[in-house]
Amino acid sequence: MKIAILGGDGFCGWPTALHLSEQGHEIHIIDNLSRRWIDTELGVQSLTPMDSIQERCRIWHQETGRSLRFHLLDLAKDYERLRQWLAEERPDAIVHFAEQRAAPYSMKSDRHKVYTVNNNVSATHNLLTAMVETGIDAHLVHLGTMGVYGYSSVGAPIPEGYLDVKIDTPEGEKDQEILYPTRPGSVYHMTKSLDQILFQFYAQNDGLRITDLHQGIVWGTHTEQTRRHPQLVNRFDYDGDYGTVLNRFLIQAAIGYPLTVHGTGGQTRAFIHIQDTVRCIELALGEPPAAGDRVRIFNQMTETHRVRDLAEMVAGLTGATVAYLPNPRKEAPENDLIVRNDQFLALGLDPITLRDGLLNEVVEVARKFAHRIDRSRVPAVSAWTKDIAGRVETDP
Ligand code: NAD
Ligand code: USQ
Repeated sequence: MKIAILGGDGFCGWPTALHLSEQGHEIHIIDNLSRRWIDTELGVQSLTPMDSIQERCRIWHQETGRSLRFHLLDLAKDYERLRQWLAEERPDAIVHFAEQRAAPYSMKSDRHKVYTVNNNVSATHNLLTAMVETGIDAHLVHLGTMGVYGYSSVGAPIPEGYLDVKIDTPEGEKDQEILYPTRPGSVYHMTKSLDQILFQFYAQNDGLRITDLHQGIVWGTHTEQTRRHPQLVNRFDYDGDYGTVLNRFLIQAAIGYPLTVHGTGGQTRAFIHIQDTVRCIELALGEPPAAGDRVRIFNQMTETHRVRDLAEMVAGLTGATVAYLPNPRKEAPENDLIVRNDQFLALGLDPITLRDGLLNEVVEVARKFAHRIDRSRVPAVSAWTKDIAGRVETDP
């Protein structure tokens, strides 16, 4: 297949591009490199040294003989170029990673809220309308988030996107299927909730074939392909805005920084290893919905963990200490989480779990590049409200 990877320079997009290229697909990476600019804005860098996207593509070609084509394009701002590109290249499938994905960054200031909404909602809507306008019949696979469901405890497993409800009508009780109600916990997560409505409309109105992957928190660094050459290494965010919780704990352990648990650490979240992310995308691409079908929604996660249990696990593995800090976020201090992921398991996903020993591998990566860590960028300082901002500790 000819596959466009939108956001293919990012943490999930790069290893996905390599994985699908290795399988023989023709890969086109589209990215505006905004994530690299945000590193500059925040004064941080990936833990792992990242070459330019052009250099990464050159090394992949050198190592495998396979080509990756890179196109510098802003999905949110260059609508005409996007439409023209789709009309000319007519990809068979499009994998859409190209959004501002950090919840803390989206809550940093009013400007960051505005940027996140404008970027994410426009990118997704521009893509959908350009697909309709050009008449291409590509299968769109979007990376959504588990966070659209919210993390309040409902005591029942979260289904894969849809909920069966009973509605009272004058003719009696009727069954109806609805999108699972969203309860986003940040402006970023809110944009993913808005994406869901855009997808529902374009699938129903124009017959677009869409799969939305509600992904949990991704951990790890390497996939089979990124290990093949030091310059193919994946990015690894550790700072207070972009670093996700488990990867942050691992680098904190590597530099002797107390593990930064927010609040009681009673927050339960869904997780998936980066190797399983790329495998899930491959599986989803192999199961396109038919035109006229509802949006297909998968829960893309493999296990759930409580934040404080993760901290204790990392402390046990490395000897790190744990710091319980005032929470900069507005979120439930404790929640249970039971998630259905039957669809990927039925398609043959064999999940990698924290128990598989890969944690050690990430600790090794963290230790290897520990000299690149700026300790002053470790604290999470983006507060969800002005009240909370006054209570956030910056150094445990
Ligand atoms: P990332 O920030 O590393 O990568 C996103 C890429 O998209 C970047 O290279 C960025 O430059 C590009 N991009 C952003 N806006 C763009 C635009 N307007 N035009 C063109 N390119 C643009 O993020 P990631 O961790 O790889 O996440 C990818 C997707 O997966 C996101 O949509 C995110 O919401 C979702 N997701 C990520 C995680 C996670 O833990 N990393 C978990 C669940 C879901
Ligand atoms: N947390 C800590 N200490 C830290 C960092 C985070 O206790 O140092 C806590 C947070 O308060 C939160 C939980 O860990 O309760 C998860 O935070 P996170 O930053 O790892 O994850 P989140 O903000 O939810 O966002 C990440 C990705 C996002 C994706 C989402 C999937 O950045 O793109 O959509 O995970 S999910 O969480 O399932 O919605």
